[in-house]
Amino acid sequence: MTASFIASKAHAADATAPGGGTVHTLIIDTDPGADDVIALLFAMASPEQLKIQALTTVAGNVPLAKTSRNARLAREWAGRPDIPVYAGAPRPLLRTPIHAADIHGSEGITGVKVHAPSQPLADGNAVDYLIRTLRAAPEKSVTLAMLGPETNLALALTQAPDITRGLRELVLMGGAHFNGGNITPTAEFNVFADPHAAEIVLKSGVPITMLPLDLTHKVLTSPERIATLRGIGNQAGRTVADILDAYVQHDMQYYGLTGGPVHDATVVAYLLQPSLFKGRKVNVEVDSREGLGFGQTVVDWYGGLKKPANVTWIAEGDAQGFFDLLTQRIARLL
Ligand SMILES: [Ca+2]
Repeated sequence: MTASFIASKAHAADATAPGGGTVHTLIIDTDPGADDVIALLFAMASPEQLKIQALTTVAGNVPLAKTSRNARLAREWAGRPDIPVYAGAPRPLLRTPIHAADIHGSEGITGVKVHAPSQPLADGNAVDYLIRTLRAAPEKSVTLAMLGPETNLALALTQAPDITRGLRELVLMGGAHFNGGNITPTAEFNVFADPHAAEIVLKSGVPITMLPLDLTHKVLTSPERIATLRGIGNQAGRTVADILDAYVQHDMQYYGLTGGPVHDATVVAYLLQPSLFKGRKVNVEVDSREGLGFGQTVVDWYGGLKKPANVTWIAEGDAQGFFDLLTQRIARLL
């Protein structure tokens, strides 16, 4: 691409994990969601780089009770009972709640049977947890991965604007520019599900990296890539393959693609190996007005507005590198 197209790289002062890669003190905010479950397994299989403090759940792909159940299932499947799960916002800030059971199934996970997890939710609300944790954290120390509508952080920022101090970076799956939307012609689901929350987050002043549909629709499954995951031979590999086999069908048919995207899992790959991705620092704003553009991310790719860049917008990625890393990490699980 052009000279201003920057390769992402780790912060110079960061701690390095054995074998390379940045170490993140991480909270994952999520609305599982089939692709969220894969992202969570991927992250929980990478403890030397991702020091996961908690999972916080939000209503999104399915209602909050199910996203919270599914996050606990992912924790159980990954064998990580040490990670607490806090339930957060049951509905968006202002708009009418929407869900995506047509893509993720009525339980929010495709292709596998769900059950009641053995371990309960942590006591207390995710928004309170975020405020308490980020206030107590050293300056710029916590990375927040955001895999669903951004309601929880928007509520936390509204109640306690000082928490930005504890945040190092937000890495979020959301938005669409070159690709067009997946829930309307202009909007991507996570932003469309709570555009007012996304607006608050994008104006927070915290460094933000966004992995939009522009990227995720280029990092596609193939029968071979799913077969490789299944071929690991462990239960986690079979679970991921079963989820993907069912999940990608809709998108392959709807978009006429040769494989399906695994949206949220790209966030985890970015945290583990940012050199797989390329992006550009740009100004991004959200359209929260009623109308055809509701929930659209307006990306000033050419800098015409002369507004400060608030987002590193990831537009390119190494698809085979992504699936190789996912397979390598899923192979670590039982
Ligand atoms: Ca999600």
